[in-house]
Order: sequence, then C-alpha cells, then structure tokens
Amino acid sequence: LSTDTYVAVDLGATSGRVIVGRVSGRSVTTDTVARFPNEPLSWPDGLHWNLPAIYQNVLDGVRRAVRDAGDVRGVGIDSWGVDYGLVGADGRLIGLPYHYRDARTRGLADELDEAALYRRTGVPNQEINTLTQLVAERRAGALDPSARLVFIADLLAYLLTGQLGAERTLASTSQLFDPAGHWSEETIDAHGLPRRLFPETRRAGDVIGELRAGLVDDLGLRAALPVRAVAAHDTASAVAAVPAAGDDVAYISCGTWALAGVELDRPIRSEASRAAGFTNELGAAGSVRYQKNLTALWILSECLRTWSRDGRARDLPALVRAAADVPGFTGIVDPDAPELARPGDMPGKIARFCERTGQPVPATEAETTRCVIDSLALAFAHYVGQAAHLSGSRVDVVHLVGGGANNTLLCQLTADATGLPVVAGPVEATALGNLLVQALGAGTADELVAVRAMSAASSRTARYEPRGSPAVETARRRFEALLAPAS
Ligand code: LRH
Repeated sequence: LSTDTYVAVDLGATSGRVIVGRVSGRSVTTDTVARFPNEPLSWPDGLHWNLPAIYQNVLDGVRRAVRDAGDVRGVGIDSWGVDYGLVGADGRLIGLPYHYRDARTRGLADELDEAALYRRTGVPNQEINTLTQLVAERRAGALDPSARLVFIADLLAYLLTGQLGAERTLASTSQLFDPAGHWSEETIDAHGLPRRLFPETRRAGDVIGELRAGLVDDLGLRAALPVRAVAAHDTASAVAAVPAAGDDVAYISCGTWALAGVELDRPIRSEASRAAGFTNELGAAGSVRYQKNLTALWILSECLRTWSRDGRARDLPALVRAAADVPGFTGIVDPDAPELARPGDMPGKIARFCERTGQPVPATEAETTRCVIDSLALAFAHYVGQAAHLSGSRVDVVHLVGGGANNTLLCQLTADATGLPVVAGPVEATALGNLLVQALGAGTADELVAVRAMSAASSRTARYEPRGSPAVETARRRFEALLAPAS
C-alpha cells in the first residue's frame, strides 16, 4: 500500500503545533515535529497576536517536517476562530491582529440586536465575535475601507501562498455568515461594514495555492508544495475526527475552550436556542456544529499563571492528581461567567464567585483545581443535555476530544454528570482532522464517515462509564440554579 505524507499546522490560542501524518490504507500515523507557545503581546494599543512569531514557528515546523518526511503531498492550516488580520489594497498586512480577549469590545456585544443577528447568522452575541470586534474598530475610525478581512488560518495560508480567501468553517464563527453557506449581507450592511471587506469563501478540500516561490528554497523543497484548505476552524477539524461510528453522539472538543454539542443537518435559530447561547457553526462537510462555547482549560492555565508568580512552576498533571483527592462538588462556578473569560487573578475570581453565591470557598490550589474541573464537568452535562433537548437529538455516548481527554478526572466526572459513557480521545483530534481532510477530501458526508473511521482506527481512546451517585444529582441541580438568574 502506498503511503502519502501530509503536514498539519494546528494553531491554538495557547499553543501551536506542526504534525506530519502518514496516511496509508485505513490508518494514519502522526509525528509531532514542532510545538510552540502562542503568547499574546500586550501592546500600548491593546492585546494582539504575535503574528511574526507564529509565522516563523510555522515555517520552522514545515521545514522540519519536510526534512524528516521527505516527499510531502500538501500542507493544511487550521486555527482558533473569530480573529483576523486586515490586508490592505496593496496586499500588505495592516498592523497586528487583535486578540479576541482585547478589552476594546467590552460591553459592546450587549448593544447589538441579538434576536436579528441570531436569525441571520445562528450565532449569539459574544464579545469575542468577529462582528463585535469589527464594530469596535469601525467606531474607533480604525477600519481602512479598502482592507480585506482574513481569518488567522487563512492569513497564514495567505502569507505562504499569496492567495486570499475565507474558509467557510472559520467564516461561520464570525457572526457575519449565514450557516446556509454565504456571508450575511444584511448583517454586513446593518453594521456599516464595507462588503469588500469579506473575501470569497472556500471549502475544506479546495487547493488554496502553492507555496510562494521564495519559500520553496527556504524550506528545502525539491518541488512546489500545495497548501490545501482544510476545515480551517480548529473545532471543525476536531469534530471531523471524532471517532464515532454512529449518529447518536454528542461531542466535547476541550482545550483552551470547550465546545459542547451535536452535529446537525440544519441550523436551529429558535428563541430558546438563542437564550441557551448555542451557536450554529459549520462542519467540514457542511454539517452544522450546534454547540455551546465555554471557557475551559484556560481557566486552569490562568490559575497556574497566577500561582507560579511566586517563582515556583506548577505542574498541571500533579495538581489534577491532588484535586482527585479533595472532596468534590463543594464550591462550583459557571465557566461561562464573563469574569472567567478575562485574564488576571483567576484563583481570586473563582473564590469571589463562590463567596458571592454563598458556597464554600476553595482554599488550596488542589481545591481550586477541583472546583474548576467539577464545574466544567457539570457545564458539559448541562449543555450536552440542552443540545439534545433543543435539537431533538438522541445522545447515547459523549466523545471528548482534545487536550481535555488527557484529564482523567475531568473525563470520569463528565461521565458521572452526564450519566452517559464518555469516550475520551484522540487528544490531537484537530491535527488528525486536518490531515485526514487533506487526504480524503471530506467534502461529502461519505468522505466524512471515512475520516471518522480512520480516526477511530488510528487513535487511542479511553472509555469512562458513569458512576451514578446522589451527590452528582445534587450538584447538577446546584449548577442549574447558578445559571438561572442569567437566563
Ligand atoms: C477553540 C476556538 C473556539 C472559538 C475560540 C475563539 O479553539 O476556535 O471554537 O472560536 O477558539
């Protein structure tokens, strides 16, 4: 059997990686050739992405991939959603892309007409949305009328190939795209944005272009190398690689963020769905990812960042082990609370949340870690239940993919809280989805089934069975009560 080699560039909001995949017959083997932190820059005018560092890391990774793997068939790039760069009429990048946690959108999402936006785009208001960011820039007079908007993965593809475009799964995170498959012109017009800002869309599987001539030498390539569009939204790539055999599954893609939901044939734009905060984003083969976005492992990274200010580095796996040994379901928080989406003193914010809501306040690092993990498991159970209920879907098993699949405590508690088996893994679902979409196309549902089967055949998963207990039931009710005032 012949083996084809592809390179996946997977850019997450906390770290990036370059992974080589060798695809043969019914399986794929992967090799991570580069891993690098993605640290925002706090500049005088706000919080930005360090795009030059990302670009350099991507080039170094692709160079290493080509050196190690030899004959590479293509490169695919995926990234976190919502953020973008602006490219001027002369083709040059205008400034550095803003980070979605930059404060310029603070409070702004509340001013937008959510009911109308949800009907048009299937995406509820969030400060991080591309639309909110663009409205902030337009109001500040900072939007160049001749600019084009390019999402992060598409921006890297642009820097590598010179070709501009907007891959549809990424565009669907913006709150400017109709999940029927096109930009929402009404939304663009209603917010005073120029239509020319929005480039032509492309689909997973399309060839974007070949690497610029200048890079062919630099990367040690013998011939031109195609860059192919994948499901460029990292979550869409992860969902494409959920190793599910049947339809009755919910997914949780858990990393910096957690996205919990189900895949559907068409969007749900009902009032109840909007009130529950579900987004309708697109999947690799045009399906709808009906999901709730939650701040997730970032809450723990921020805790670690605060604790390690004493000069002693903390180790997350050790903290999770310690968390398993302290009593569970004491103080719990809503991971979707706005203050937990903002940087700075996370342990203090967690303590104040518990205090304000009349709960026991976690006192130690282990207790705070336990509080976060319990809260995530309860949130996952709540939103998996809501996704099933609002979409009328049956859910028999929950697939948890991404970095969270390494967290055994989180996986077991998610099984307990949902009352359903949890299949955890693959950890690198996003990169697998990226590689397999390049290899198999995945423009159709049949191809997507093949992608999932190959992912299942190629990855290690662990199964967690629910352990029914009255304590979980009580905690579930306490979690619902925490959400009640907001909804
Ligand atoms: C997860 C993710 C998520 C959101 C957020 C900004 O990495 O892509 O789906 O879009 O980042």
